[in-house]
Amino acid sequence: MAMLALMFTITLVQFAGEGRSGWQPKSDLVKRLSERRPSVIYDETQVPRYTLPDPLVCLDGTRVTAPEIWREKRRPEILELFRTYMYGRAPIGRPKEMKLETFDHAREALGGKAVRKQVRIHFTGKPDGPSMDLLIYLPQDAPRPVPLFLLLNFNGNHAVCNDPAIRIKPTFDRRTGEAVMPSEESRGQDASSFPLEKILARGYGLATAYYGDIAPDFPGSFGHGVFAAFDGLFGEERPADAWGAISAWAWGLSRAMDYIESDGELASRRVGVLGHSRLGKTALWAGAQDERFAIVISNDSGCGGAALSRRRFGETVALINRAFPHWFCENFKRYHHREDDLPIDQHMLIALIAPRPVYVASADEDLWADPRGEFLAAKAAEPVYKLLGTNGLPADEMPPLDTPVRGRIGYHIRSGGHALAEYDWERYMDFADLHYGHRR
Ligand code: GTR
Repeated sequence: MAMLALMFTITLVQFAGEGRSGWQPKSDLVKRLSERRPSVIYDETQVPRYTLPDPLVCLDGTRVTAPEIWREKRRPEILELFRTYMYGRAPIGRPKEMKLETFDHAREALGGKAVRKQVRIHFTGKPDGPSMDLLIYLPQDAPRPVPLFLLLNFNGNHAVCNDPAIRIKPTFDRRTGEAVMPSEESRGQDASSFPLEKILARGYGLATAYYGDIAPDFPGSFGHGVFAAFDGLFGEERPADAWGAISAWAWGLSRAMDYIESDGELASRRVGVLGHSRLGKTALWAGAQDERFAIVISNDSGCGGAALSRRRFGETVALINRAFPHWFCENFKRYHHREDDLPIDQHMLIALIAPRPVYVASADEDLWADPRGEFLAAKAAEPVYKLLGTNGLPADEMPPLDTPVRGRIGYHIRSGGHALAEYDWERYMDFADLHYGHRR
């Protein structure tokens, strides 16, 4: 009898671990995508067997049995592994010469609903060096200091909101790297991904910057932006673990945090760092390294973000490095079709955020980003959260569509495709309310 009970438990665990339970992708979508790209895994039955590295076993084989061992030994070790093998090492923290220039402070923005600030962060302190414009909106009537969501945007600050006062700067073509001056008509073109009025109405502020201000996103990126300004610190040659673009963008988020800490109107201890897709990978890496971020949110971040590399479902290490050779460090290119040899997987990235709240979100039709791989990574980070005395992700299998699960780790899979949607924002604000103890 005891034997039978044991077998039953093991089978259940394996079933959940194999990932065939809970949410299922639409079969016609799986069929269509598989036909379009037969070499890509879109069918769960084709996922190879894999074993994840244990986040609670150190490289020397010792087990992490106490929070201090996690903090002092295993967490620094895992950070170092991600720096060495995947994202690459940023050469500097806050540069000594960095300067903050507030060039706009409007107390009556958006028809009196908001306070707007624009701050230029001169990374090298030199006016002709790389700089990032941080655009901030705060609710007029919320108590100070104001909790914030901080995120990078894809197309320039002016695209976030149709506010003629937002300073327009050149953006970079993602194929050629060519700088282009955006048109007046493109103001507010991405507003659907930034439901500003709703955010303000719930008592949160929004801070955003254009990721290209940090480094342009194209295969020739090295040599531009912060790479041009700081790569000299490495010496003559770029090492195989030098920062890739995701690391550079994450570094930029930390510089935004430097500003936030200097502004008394902003609640620097209640900043949720968030990002969509490649910028979701960026938000996770920023939040993993910089513990000033109170909450970390990944929206459809997929491969190189929240999704487990070992599953090879949808986008893989080889595919991402070929399409975006500048995102990760050179060392990561040694793991094409060899994911099992990596000393890390993405559950360990999420675990680095512990015990701070983290939220992973997927979308039903976004199979390229491997929703199940994202859920399983969030779940596999749980032992670290529990070791640190919190709960983890209170779900043993993927929840149905549009049904958020909220513990110290949160998760949802939304109906629809790859996007940062209003539904996602609402869940992130619910999650922040819960963890900050805000009453609604
Ligand atoms: C895709 C890429 C993904 C994801 C996405 C995005 O082309 O394969 O990893 O980052 O771009 O950022 O929109």
